[in-house]
Parts: sequence; C-alpha cells; structure tokens
Amino acid sequence: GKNIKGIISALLVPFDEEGRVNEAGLRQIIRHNIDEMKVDGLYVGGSTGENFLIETDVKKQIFDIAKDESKDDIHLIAQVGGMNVYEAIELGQYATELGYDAISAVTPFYYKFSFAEVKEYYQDIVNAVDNDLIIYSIPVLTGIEMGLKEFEELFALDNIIGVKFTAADFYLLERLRHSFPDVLIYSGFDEMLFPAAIYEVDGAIGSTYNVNGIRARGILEAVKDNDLAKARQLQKESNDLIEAILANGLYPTLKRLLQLEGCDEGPFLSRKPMASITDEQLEEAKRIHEELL
Ligand code: NAY
Repeated sequence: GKNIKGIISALLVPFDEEGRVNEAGLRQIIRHNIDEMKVDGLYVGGSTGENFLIETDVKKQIFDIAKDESKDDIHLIAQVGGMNVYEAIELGQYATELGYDAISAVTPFYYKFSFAEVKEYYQDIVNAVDNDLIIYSIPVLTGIEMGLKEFEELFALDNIIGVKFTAADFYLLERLRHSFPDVLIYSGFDEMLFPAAIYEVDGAIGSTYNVNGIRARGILEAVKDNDLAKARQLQKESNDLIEAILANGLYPTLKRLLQLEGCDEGPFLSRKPMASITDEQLEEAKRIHEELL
C-alpha cells in the first residue's frame, strides 16, 4: 500500500479576468506549499481548487502543472470525481498516466443518489482506473451521508485505500479508525484537526494548510508526542486564523494571504460565478496577515 500521510494542502488555483488559469501564480502557490509550508502532499482538483466550475481540459491542465512543478518531491492526489462518472474515469486515467500517487473522488452530488448508486460509481471508477482511490466524503456539501456499514462496503472494493473525512462526526470517525486500522483516514476540517489527530488519523487534507501548514504539522506532532496542551494551543491559534478567514470569504482570503506571502505573479481571482475579492475584504486580509498568520 501507499504511505500518503501527513499534511496535504488542497491546492488553491488563481484565475485571471477571463477565467483562465494563472499558471505562473499557480506554480508559485505550489512552490510555497512545498518550500515554505513543507507539506507532504497536494490534493489537486478539490473544492478548494474551484474544480466543479471548470472544463475537463482545464482540470487536466492543472494536473499537468502540479505534477510538472512538484516533480516527485511530494505526494500528489488527483480529485477526479463529480456528477459525471465518465469524466471521472477519463481524469483518473489521465492523472494516473501523469504519475499521481492516488486519485480521489467526491461522492456524486446534486441528485439524491442512493447508496447503491454511489457504490456503483466508485466501482466503475476503480474498475477503469489503475490506481488507488481515496473516497471524498463531505456530506455538508453533497448531502450524501454514509455510516459505518456503507464505508465498510466501499472499503471492501479493490483499490479503495482511504477516505477524506470532512465531517464533525467524531463518533463515526472513532468507529472507522477502530474498525479499519489499515485504511488511510484524512481529517477534512482544518478547524478540527486536533480532535481528529487524537483519533489517530493518518493525515489531513485542507484548504488552510496552503498558508497554515506549519502550525498544522505542529498539531500532528504534538499529539504524537502526547503534548496535548501544545496541540490545543496550536489549534487555538489556527482557529483564530480560520475563523477570521471564513468570516472574510474562504477562497478569496486564502488567495490574498498567498499573495501577501510573496506569490505575486498575475491575478489571483476566483472563477465565476464565485465572486472575487472586494476592497473591504482586501483590507481585512491584510489585517489577518499581520495579526493572525
Ligand atoms: C477540498 O478542496 O476539497 C477540501 O480540502 C475540502 C476541505 C475543506 N472543506 C471545505 C468545505 O471547504 O479545508 C476544508 C475547509 O475549507 C476548512 O476546514 C475551513 O472550513
């Protein structure tokens, strides 16, 4: 099996006024993650990458750039899922040929899919793609809730090696960890990394690690060292930051913080219909950068 552990940033993608990828800026963000945040990996094509707003060929372009810039220095996970299973397969095969360590797929959303439909979706992807797959469970955005029994059925499928668990259900997290010691479990809510670490997740995948990766690593290490006071303090500092970022607009603020950290090539806009940053938000981002980062 693969050893994809630790802090994994959900990669942010900067766009220009026409909605095109700002490649130079994207390369800077990738370098910042590797060189400054010391991340163990990147999760490419997640919600954080505004992935559900872009065309298939642009998704491939982003997979290309992330691989080219990071070479073999860190783990790369390609999020390929969505509502179009044929696209998921095409993207999964594409990322696998590029050398991605694993693929990941969100549960299909918008329609209220039954668990049987969700399971077949994963079966179809793993049958067609020669790579390991990490389930992406985020019920707050997808409406797809799965319990222990459903996860057990999915983990029984060949090549499904893990789950990105973006939920505040620590009872389910404990049951999963206990029941599947060999499955890779990633914490998906950055503001809850400390409690997830206590339940011995293998790592964490999240948006704020693009700027807060060092504190996040500190949380994982402090829990491993049984220094709970230190871990709690680092989570408190992280949450002061995350709270302010969420209140100011998650993706625009994270992109602005990256610019203030020196990723300065070209526009760092969001892709429509997501709004780009306003003057007020810019001011607040500056304060956040000075006082909380
Ligand atoms: C991705 O890009 O798909 C993710 O990593 C999702 C994880 C993030 N969840 C959401 C809903 O955005 O990192 C978290 C989240 O941004 C963070 O915890 C702040 O709430």
